[in-house]
Amino acid sequence: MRLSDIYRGVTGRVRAPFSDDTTGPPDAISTHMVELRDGGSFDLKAGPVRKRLREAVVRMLAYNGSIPGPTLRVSQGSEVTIKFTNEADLETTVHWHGLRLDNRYDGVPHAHHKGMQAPIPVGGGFTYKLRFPDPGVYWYHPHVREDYTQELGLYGNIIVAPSDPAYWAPVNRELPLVLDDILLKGDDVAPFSRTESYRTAMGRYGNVMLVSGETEYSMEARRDEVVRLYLTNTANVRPFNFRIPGARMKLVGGDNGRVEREQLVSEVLIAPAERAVIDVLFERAGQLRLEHRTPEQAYTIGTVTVHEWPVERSYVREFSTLRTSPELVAERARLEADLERPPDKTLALVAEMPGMKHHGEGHAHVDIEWEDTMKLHNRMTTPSNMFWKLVDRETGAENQGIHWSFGVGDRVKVRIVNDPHSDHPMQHPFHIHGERFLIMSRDGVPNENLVWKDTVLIRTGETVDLLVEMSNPGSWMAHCHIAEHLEGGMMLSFQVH
Ligand SMILES: [Cu+2]
Repeated sequence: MRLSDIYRGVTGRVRAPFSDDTTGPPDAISTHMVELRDGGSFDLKAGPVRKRLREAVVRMLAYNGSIPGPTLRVSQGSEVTIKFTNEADLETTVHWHGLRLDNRYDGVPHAHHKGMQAPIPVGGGFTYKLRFPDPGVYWYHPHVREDYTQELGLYGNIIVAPSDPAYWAPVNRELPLVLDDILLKGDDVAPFSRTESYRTAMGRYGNVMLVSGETEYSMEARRDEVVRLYLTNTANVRPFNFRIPGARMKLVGGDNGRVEREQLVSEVLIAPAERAVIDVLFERAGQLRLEHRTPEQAYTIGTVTVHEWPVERSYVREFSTLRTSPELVAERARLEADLERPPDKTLALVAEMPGMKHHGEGHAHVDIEWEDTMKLHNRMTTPSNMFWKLVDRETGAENQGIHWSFGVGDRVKVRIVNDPHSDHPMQHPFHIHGERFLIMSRDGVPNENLVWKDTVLIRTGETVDLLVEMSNPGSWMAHCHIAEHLEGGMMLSFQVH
């Protein structure tokens, strides 16, 4: 097959686009923090908003009118009810990313997955009951056409405050920051089709960076203040390498709670759907930049004004103490036996792009694609001409053909191999629903700093061993969190009985 055959019929014009009308919807409001008590209830609504992005005024989608949606703050061990209504322009669900919740509230539509909720029609609603067994930072987003809805602003954070008051070191203040990008074309959001996703090859990289929904995000701090940042990457595909030159950063947590060993860092890599918790010490007054730095360039994604007037109570001493997490030290001891044994499951990540054999060879030594390096070709790829596959190396089963089965209490060693010889290899952030896991090793090198995870970045050519703790019964999915790869079917299912 020739390229021209593949692209025949794919024109620059998008058929059946979603509305881009900005005259109807209300202006986006700023994000609120909502405290929910055990047994509490909250109304959440998805709908269109009008939002300014630099010079452009565009139609976007928002939860409760803000991008990001409301930050829900809850206590570990509590349960809350979320009454959701859908006033967006397509059917949807809400997935509560990273929570070990009841299977039926996971928000995976049964079009994708047997036994789950039906997609919520426009004008419909659904009541979710959530529980929060683990402290840390989580997020919520749709599980239908994420390539469109997440790009347009449907995401929000959940912060779970730990039961143990000494779980985290004390800080002056906590602040969630959501890292994202959006693709604009002129003064409009680059179009989507209602019937299929585009950019299946590399995903939709944006050309405008957003921090908590803003193109010019700014925050303030005082000298000697320690601020805990809860970072979440909600981009469709772009990995962020976050840093604040001139401030000191300490990595204290990841997806599902604190790290085994706190460590001072100069930057932190966060793939789509991953989270990082960092404590930041602002020692000197002045203007600082929030940066996303790739090997090629540095993007300024926001600013910090640090005021000369120091904080009354400084946590500099606590910041300088590098703490260890006893529960993860215990997990490390248990992992010894698992490191040596062969994997229970081996999964290969494979790209098939008929007519573009070995396009990836030019990228042989790039382990992370930081930008869309093949814009024209990428734009024309769809799930009908570009195929992303999860392949079970044991059975040969692919994607939805994979149905694993485990028991509660199983500790399953999953090896994931990102095949560098497929047609367009690239990194994949792999997400497992309903359970948590530890990264045991990368390319055979044991992980020196454990943290519970629900999403792991697997670089091109890399082999990663996970130890998945099957603690939560149900029928779950696991998939690549690049929105366009998921739309292309890069998912599997597993049962935990
Ligand atoms: Cu992927």
